[in-house]
Amino acid sequence: MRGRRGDRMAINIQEHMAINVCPGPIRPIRQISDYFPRRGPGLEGGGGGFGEAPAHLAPLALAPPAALLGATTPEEGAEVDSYDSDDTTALGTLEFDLLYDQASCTLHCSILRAKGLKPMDFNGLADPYVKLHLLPGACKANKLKTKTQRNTLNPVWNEDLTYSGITVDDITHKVLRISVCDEDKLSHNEFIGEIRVPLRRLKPSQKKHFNICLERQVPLASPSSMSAALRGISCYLKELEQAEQGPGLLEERGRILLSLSYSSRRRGLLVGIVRCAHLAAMDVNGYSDPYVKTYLRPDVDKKSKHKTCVKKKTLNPEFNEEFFYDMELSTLATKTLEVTVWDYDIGKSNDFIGGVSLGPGARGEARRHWSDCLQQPDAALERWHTLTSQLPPAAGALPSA
Ligand SMILES: [Ca+2]
Ligand SMILES: [Ca+2]
Ligand SMILES: [Ca+2]
Repeated sequence: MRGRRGDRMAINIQEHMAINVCPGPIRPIRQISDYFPRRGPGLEGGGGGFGEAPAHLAPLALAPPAALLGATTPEEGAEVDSYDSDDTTALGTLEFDLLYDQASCTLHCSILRAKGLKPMDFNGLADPYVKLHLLPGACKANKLKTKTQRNTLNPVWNEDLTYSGITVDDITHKVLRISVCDEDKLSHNEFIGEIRVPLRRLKPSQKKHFNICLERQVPLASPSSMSAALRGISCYLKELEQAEQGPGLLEERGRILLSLSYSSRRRGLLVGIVRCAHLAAMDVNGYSDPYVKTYLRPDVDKKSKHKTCVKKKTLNPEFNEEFFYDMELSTLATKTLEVTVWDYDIGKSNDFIGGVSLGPGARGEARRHWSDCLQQPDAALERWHTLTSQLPPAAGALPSA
């Protein structure tokens, strides 16, 4: 007993820090804050709440995100989320509606108002605006923003922000991050607070109303003033964020709406490039000049390339262009349609934005769309696909016919 005590006393301050501030226990805290949106990120330790939390906090309880997504939250089933009485109220509360329309693959976010925001400016007020992100995903590619309301701590926005191309798959695993910031003309805008809503809490075509407290942000960035220990945590959290995206998942670069139809009369595949949404910005002006290229792989006679026209300075281009591939259905079944989106640049090589491959070697929606098209000749099937920073290795994976 005494010996042990002696050992403990011998621990120097660095070791003490390593034990108590080591990244290990932080790991699950961040995940919990994702799924217990009314709680603070747990950095102050004073916001104690749910009884089951400590179980999740077991050191290095590295539950895969899927397991946590499957867990029930205390709020589940409640149609209206209301105020919480803990200290996070100091940041203010945000009222908003979310509605997922499955038929049109759109997520409608109505940002209504905030109350009692934390003062951010010298005049004791703030100039708040709301930013939306879908996580995980490229920040730039899926950021939406309200207008700024000036000199108020109780702003009313009543603005509808809409995400296009949101599939049922997205709803099951994505998290909507809603952050409130203070606009500053002369310096950087400042973060006030945020709320994270796992989209699986939404029921299709049912508007859900939220009125909840803003939370502090998990410090992902590491300012130079941070101690070495905190920098360690920050790196660890970044790693965690990557882990949350799943080892096999690639960075998202936007969405594309494609239409496929095999014409039994013309004996060929009609590919429709309808439009893209939330593309990643590849130019310094915050936009891209997108165009779409398609190939049918394996491309034996090098004739399968098609290109749309370029749409200038937009992240949500509408193309409505169609390409025809003259081919027997049986041959087509062995092929992969490669769709890539590019940013046209003058005077230098164009930037790759993102791509998707549809075919027998693809996965998920890309595979389903392809096989449904082959199985239902003459039906025009229009579906959204996620563009990623790298093409899935489907192209050319199968032996050519
Ligand atoms: Ca301000
Ligand atoms: Ca560019
Ligand atoms: Ca460009």
